[in-house]
Order: sequence, then structure tokens, then C-alpha cells
Amino acid sequence: MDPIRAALDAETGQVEPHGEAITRRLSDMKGYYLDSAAEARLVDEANPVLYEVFPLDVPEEEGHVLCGTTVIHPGKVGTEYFMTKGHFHENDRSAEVYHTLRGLGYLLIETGDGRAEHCEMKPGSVCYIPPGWAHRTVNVGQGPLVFFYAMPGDAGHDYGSIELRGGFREVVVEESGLPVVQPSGGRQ
Ligand code: PAN
Ligand code: ZN
Repeated sequence: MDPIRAALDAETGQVEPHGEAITRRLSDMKGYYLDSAAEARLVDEANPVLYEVFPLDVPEEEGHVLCGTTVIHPGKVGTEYFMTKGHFHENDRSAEVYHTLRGLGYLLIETGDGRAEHCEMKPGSVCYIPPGWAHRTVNVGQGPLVFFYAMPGDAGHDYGSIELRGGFREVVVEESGLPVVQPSGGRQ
């Protein structure tokens, strides 16, 4: 293949040119939020776009580096902030790097055997997600949360393990106007 030259707009998260973009609406995440009544109401009212992913057009093969941007829009479902589905990499030898370009958020990471940690995301933050750690991103700011990601071409995405476990061990909710990271309690 030929080299790729692309432009990344750190304000909007747009990457041009890009490969097939992903757009996830609330209806694509049924059962992911704590407050299922608030979730159902919001799906009926507006079914908002929660986040978009703009990847460079790179083959999903060993030896390549998959990279691009994710843009998470601001908002909440009940008291819980808009977030990504979250996943393990199918290939559990695959790490990933996130570099935050705009906004405020948290990266929740956890292992299959019970370790849970989180990283603050703000412009300039870099978090290295080691192999074997599931990851989910949460936007706690007023504007979009934009970050650049890079991972091995053959990483793959496993969403099923997170769904089976009933979500992540930590959730991020608003309390008295401020974001709080707390144990999800009883969801595992
Ligand atoms: C990111 C995520 C992106 C969307 O590019 O894919 O933030 O999150 P979900 O894939 O969990 O919906 C990444 O971690 N890729 O591996
Ligand atoms: Zn990933």
C-alpha cells in the first residue's frame, strides 16, 4: 500500500481522509446505563449520537497500526455521563495508546481478574492501556471529548465479555454537579 497523509482537526476530531467511520447512538447501547428508565426515555425523545470514531484507512492486519480519533459528545443518561461501549481486545496481546486532544473525561480500565483503575483525560494526557485490560471512555466535560488512539492491526474487539459481566467495575456519575468515579456495585 501507499503511505497515508491525513489531517486531524483536534477541535472537531475530524480526520481527512478517513476509512469507514463508526457512529453509535444510545439505541446501540441498550442496557449499558444504570438508569434504564432514563435510557428508554432518551431513546424515545432524541436517540442522540453518543460518539463517533474516525479511523485512518489501514488494513486490520498484523504489522499495521490502527489509529484515528474518537469523539464523545457531552451529555448524560440519568446521572451517568455519555461513554463508549468498552471492550477487551480479541487478541489479548494487544495494547493501545490514547492521547487526549480536547475535553475532559475518564478512561476506565480493568483486567479480567478484578483489577480496576482509571486515568484522567484532559488535553495532553497520554494513557497506555496494557494488553489484557478492557477499556471504556467517559466524557465528563461540557464539550466534546476528542482523543487519538493507536493499536496493533490485528487487535480485534471483544464486546461480549463486558456485556456478560454486566459492565465495568467502575462507573462515572454526576453528584452535586461534579463527576465522581465509583464502584458500579452489584453489576458484576
Ligand atoms: C477505540 C474505541 C472507541 C469506541 O478506538 O474503539 O473509542 O469505543 P468502543 O469500541 O468500545 O465502542 C479503541 O479502544 N479501539 O480499540
Ligand atoms: Zn481498544
